[in-house]
Amino acid sequence: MSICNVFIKNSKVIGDNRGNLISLEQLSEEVPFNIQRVYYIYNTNEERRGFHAHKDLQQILVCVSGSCKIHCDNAFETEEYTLDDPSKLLYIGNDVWREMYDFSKDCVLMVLASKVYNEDDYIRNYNDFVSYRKGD
Ligand code: T46
Repeated sequence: MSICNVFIKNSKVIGDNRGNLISLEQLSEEVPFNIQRVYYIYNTNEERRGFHAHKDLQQILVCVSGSCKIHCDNAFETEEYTLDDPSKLLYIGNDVWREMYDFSKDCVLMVLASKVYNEDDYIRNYNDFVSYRKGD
């Protein structure tokens, strides 16, 4: 199941007797945008993170180590996604509320983003997000 503006994709894994390699390129089937920023989240605990949406930002989330879950909500429908393999890519487009939770101790969540950091792009209040989405 997927909701509008969110999808899971499996990246191509190049494996041989030495191990695996995954290559992610901008403007490819896996990453349909120019990458302007990469950040990663680690040393997490039981605290949920996120609790916001972006008005103009596309991102690919990938757990390069460990696992976590992502709650996505576009104000009309919600879906939970599990990232538990470095080949699993979660695309999140504009206007999607997200919360990250259930981090494993070894979780490293890497994010490829289409824009540089801009706090003005965040909607951090859920009621504001629903009003924005529903055009109130
Ligand atoms: C998202 C999810 C998946 C920066 O200075 N630069 C950055 O590039 C980022 C991402 C954050 N920050 C600052 C802003 C805050 O003072 O780092 C602090 C923690 O950020 P935040 O509370 O927004 O972190 P998360 O884990 O709730 O959300 C992050 C991203 O911010 C967000 O865009 O989609 O990961």
